[in-house]
Amino acid sequence: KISVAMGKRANPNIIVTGTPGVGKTVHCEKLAEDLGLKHLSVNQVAKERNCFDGKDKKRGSDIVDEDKLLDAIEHEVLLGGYLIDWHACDLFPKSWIDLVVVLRCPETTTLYDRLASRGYAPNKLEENIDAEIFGVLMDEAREAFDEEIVVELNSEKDSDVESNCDRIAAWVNAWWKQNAE
Ligand code: DAT
Repeated sequence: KISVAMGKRANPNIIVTGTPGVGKTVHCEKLAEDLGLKHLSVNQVAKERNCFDGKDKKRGSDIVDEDKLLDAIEHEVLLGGYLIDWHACDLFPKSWIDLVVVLRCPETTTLYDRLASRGYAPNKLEENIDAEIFGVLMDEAREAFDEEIVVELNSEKDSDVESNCDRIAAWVNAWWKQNAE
């Protein structure tokens, strides 16, 4: 896919990714409030804009048509200032993205409890816990983006949300300074 040529963004685009339950939503909501960036929940957008292509029967989940999704969000995301919240990151063109945050929960009993309280089926639960143990999202991010823009942050306790958002805010402030004209 060829992305359109664009001018400089006034605000950075940040992917917030990680295994389901790791804390993407809570981080994005806080960052949106603290920094005035826009929270783009891919789950929600895919639903609203009908970007699905069938159902994964084994998992009982909808399959996102990635091309449809990218077409649906491209004109907005290219304006800049989006927090892109999804459990995948390698579909987004490199040119769209300024920072990739991979949230982690090494204490998998914590993650287990969060997913169990969502009522996940045992096979889905196990699949996600395995993905977290093996660092699947971290590998995906490292493969798809330049190392310098990928950061890994732990999300286990409430205080982690605070400190992670502070770190990301410091990064955004540095970006603003560097990209000011
Ligand atoms: P995701 O959007 O990655 O699926 P979420 O933001 O919905 O995850 O979080 C899942 C649940 O876990 C939710 O009840 C909030 C809680 N949670 C996430 N990160 C946390 C943290 N660092 N400390 C305490 N609770 C957290």
